[in-house]
Amino acid sequence: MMKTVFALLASAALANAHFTMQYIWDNGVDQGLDNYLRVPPNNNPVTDVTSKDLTCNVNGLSGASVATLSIPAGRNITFEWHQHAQRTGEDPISGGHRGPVQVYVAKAPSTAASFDGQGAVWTKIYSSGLLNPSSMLWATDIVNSNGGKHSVVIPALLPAGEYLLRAEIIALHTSQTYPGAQFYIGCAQVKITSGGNANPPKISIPGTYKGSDPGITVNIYNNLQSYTAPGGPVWSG
Ligand SMILES: [Cu+2]
Repeated sequence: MMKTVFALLASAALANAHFTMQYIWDNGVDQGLDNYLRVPPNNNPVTDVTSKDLTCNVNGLSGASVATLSIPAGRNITFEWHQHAQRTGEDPISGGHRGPVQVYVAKAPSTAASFDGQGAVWTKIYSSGLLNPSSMLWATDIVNSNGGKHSVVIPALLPAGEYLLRAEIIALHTSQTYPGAQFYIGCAQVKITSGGNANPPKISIPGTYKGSDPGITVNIYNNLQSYTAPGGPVWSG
């Protein structure tokens, strides 16, 4: 009986251990708490893949009060996530949250601050998922052991202009049925000051993800041997 109560309490605690993107690093330089980020009102995940909250989290459709970071294409950008108010030393995104880590970019027609990210505008530039099926090692485990951080190189061929960078961590501990997968989303505003002239493939967020996608409705505790994240392949630039 005590064991059952403890197990229930433990799983409730896990379910509540949510997180948000709190920092962006530019070539290894910390840009400070919440700077250049569209900050959601709390650390709850998005679970409805048809919601506009899937784009840049709750209240994320504009960033009028958010500054835009200038970078050349080819830059190494790091995102840093935490459960609560910044770097408290606790498990950054909670070890119970297992799943893929992905990064997308979308070019704004004018400014990043006024861009709502709707329509087929998003290009996937990074995806990491199930790294070792036998030990159930996920990309999220690496983020946890790396202080909540993961990095991506902004493809050098992207045209100059203002962009949203969208990082996504999908937690799959309750994704056996839909809705269940938890989407943690952070968007940063950047201005790429020099770049190339590529026209990469693009998807819609929301739009492309479906509740029935095998990367969204999946039981990760049933000897899962491979995992395909939603949103298609990474554009290598
Ligand atoms: Cu959570």
